[in-house]
Amino acid sequence: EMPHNFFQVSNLEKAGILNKTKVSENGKKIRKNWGHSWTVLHGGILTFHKDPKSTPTGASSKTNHIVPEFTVDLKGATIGWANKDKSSKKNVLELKSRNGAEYLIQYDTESIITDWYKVIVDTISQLDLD
Ligand code: I3S
Repeated sequence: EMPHNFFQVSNLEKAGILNKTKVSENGKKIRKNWGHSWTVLHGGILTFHKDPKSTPTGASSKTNHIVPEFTVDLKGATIGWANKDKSSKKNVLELKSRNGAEYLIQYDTESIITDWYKVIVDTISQLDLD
């Protein structure tokens, strides 16, 4: 029989490709820079990796898929579906970290973004109990 803990932990791990942009830092609005990102949720930390297309040299290096760009501690974070005024794109999530950083996360396929929404909500609730 599978231990209950094991099931819980593996439910809060996820990885995949998403579109993302940071929109504010320390509570201050910054210019959007949408890009694809290999995104990993592990141990309550969400890591967005660099878009290989956005290297300063323009070099399309596959290794950039594994270079972290932003890490978001989901402890104390909030997530919700973004209002239409936040972006013209469809299926946009707004993630706010405890330290005042805000990100938009988007994917055209609704089921994919909905799965991310659920796992992030579950992770935030789990961390609130700690
Ligand atoms: O919220 P905004 O400023 O309308 O966001 C758009 C801009 O970031 C735009 O780039 P410029 O800053 O060069 O204008 C992007 O190309 C758009 O994708 C942004 O809007 P959406 O609605 O896609 O989030």
